Amino acid sequence: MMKLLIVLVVVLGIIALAQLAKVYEGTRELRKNREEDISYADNRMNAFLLIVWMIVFFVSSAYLMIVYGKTLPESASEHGVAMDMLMDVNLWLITFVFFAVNALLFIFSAKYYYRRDRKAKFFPHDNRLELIWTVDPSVVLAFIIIYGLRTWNSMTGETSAEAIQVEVTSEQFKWFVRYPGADDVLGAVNVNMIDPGAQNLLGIITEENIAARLEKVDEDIAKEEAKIDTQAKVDLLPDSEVEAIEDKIYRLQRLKRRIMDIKNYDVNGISAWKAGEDDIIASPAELHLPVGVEVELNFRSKDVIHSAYMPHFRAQMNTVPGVPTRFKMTPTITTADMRAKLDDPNFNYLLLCNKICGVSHYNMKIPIIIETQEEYEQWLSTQKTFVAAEEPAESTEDNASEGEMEESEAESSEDVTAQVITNEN
Ligand SMILES: [Cu+2]
Repeated sequence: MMKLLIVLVVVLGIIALAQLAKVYEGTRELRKNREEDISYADNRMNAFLLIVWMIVFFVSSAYLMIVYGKTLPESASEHGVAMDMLMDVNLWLITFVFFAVNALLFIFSAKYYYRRDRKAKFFPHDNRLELIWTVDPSVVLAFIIIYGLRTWNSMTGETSAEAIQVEVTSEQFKWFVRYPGADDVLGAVNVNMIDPGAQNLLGIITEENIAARLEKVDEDIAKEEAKIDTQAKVDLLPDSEVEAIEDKIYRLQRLKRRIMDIKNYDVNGISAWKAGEDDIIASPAELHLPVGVEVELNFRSKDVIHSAYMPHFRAQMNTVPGVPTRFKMTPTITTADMRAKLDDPNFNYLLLCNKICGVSHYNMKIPIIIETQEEYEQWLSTQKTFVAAEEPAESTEDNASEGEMEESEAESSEDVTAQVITNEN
């Protein structure tokens, strides 16, 4: 009922407006005024309103810039300071151009409104003016581009040899953080090694993983083949079903060949496949970094394009399936110091997805914890190595008490380091 009333009011309103327009047309015809004849009073009123609108426009723009211009606390990374400077310089330039151009636009339109006693000067060309408005923007643009490129290069350039390597992998809708472990080398990965059912969620290549993966694929192939291994079974199934099973077997065999290829690819001995054995996947998923130390962040994605956004460090990088991306940074303020600065004991730096990647995109975020070197090492020592995390049952069986287990784990990771070093030498 209410809706009907609203529709009725709208329809009647439109009819009323149309009637009013008709009356206006009629009176003008009576007064012998043509449509294009606009009175002096009308023109002057419009010129005045232009200036009023310009002032409202400028004041509200300035208000928005002041109130919403700064939403982030000071940069917590070294390059972030340069990044903020770059943004500020650009913003000041844009602000200046914005106010200057709009002021000219409004003021000239208002000043030179039509008057019968005033004639426009015919002014078709001026070389000096052309030169000024071509060269000026070119110089400013060249400055912006070169300045921007230099800042970008400083963020994405070569990392120093001491830099910590960390890998961040995205998947709908979570992040994995991988540390290289004792050998400081991130293990090689391959997409065909990703086993969704088992623990190798990142497809890390190790001798054991290749064997386990081949075994699993062989099992799957056998399972499918068993479905159609006698004529009687085939006869019972519809043709489309048989075709689907054959297709699945074909794809599994192709996957098997690809995994075999990874094995063959290892031409330099087994050292490359050893590097992954001591890798650590942070659990719970958190990005821990020591303050004041350069870190190289390597990004991968398992499904769609995501974007690793770390606003407090002024850093963002797309994570693209099949295309590794990276950048470097040096955190400068610990989480504890930032909490004190902001007077907020619950503050946390965040790594969040900044690419609309699906339904739970909004929830794809993990905390970043910047801590002292000691705190970082302490945390790292509580994390299990990739192999240990993968086979928790075995470790418990092998060791009588928890204390002993920790000891033997420490030993085994040292062993791996020793092996890797020997292999590299
Ligand atoms: Cu995402």
